[in-house]
Amino acid sequence: MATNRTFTMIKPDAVENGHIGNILAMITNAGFKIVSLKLTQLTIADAQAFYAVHAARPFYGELVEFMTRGPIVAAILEKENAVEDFRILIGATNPAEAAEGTIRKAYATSIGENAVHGSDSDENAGIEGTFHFAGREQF
Ligand code: DAT
Ligand code: MG
Repeated sequence: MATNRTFTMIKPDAVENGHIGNILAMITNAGFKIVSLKLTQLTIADAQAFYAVHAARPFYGELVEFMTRGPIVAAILEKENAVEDFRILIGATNPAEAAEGTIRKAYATSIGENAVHGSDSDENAGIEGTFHFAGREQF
């Protein structure tokens, strides 16, 4: 996986609330190229595996329930400095702390239901992209 890629999900809350188009526009307007994209839904096993690093946290059960309650959009994005720049674009985990102009400031409703995911390292971007997309889907 190239180091200029990151992985994102538009989470069930933002899909339910009709924000797919606006969030994709914020992403592409910020200079990210979409290299993989799909509407899908996580199974409980998928969500448990994707968030395994948080398994011991008190919110893990709630997180798995939330992430499986409806469709998500999964995407791989490309841009110079993709991981770090995308974390800036999405804003703080808690929308109450998210900066103006960020996706979470605009569309997240709570710390648990915060509209979007963004990988936290190049290594995890590769792992997460491959979790969701076959090699032939990573353009
Ligand atoms: P981020 O999504 O900003 O990388 P994270 O990796 O720390 O944040 O946590 C993953 C997700 O878990 C986060 O997007 C929402 C949920 N979460 C984190 N902290 C939480 C908390 N204190 N209460 C409820 N949900 C939380
Ligand atoms: Mg994280």
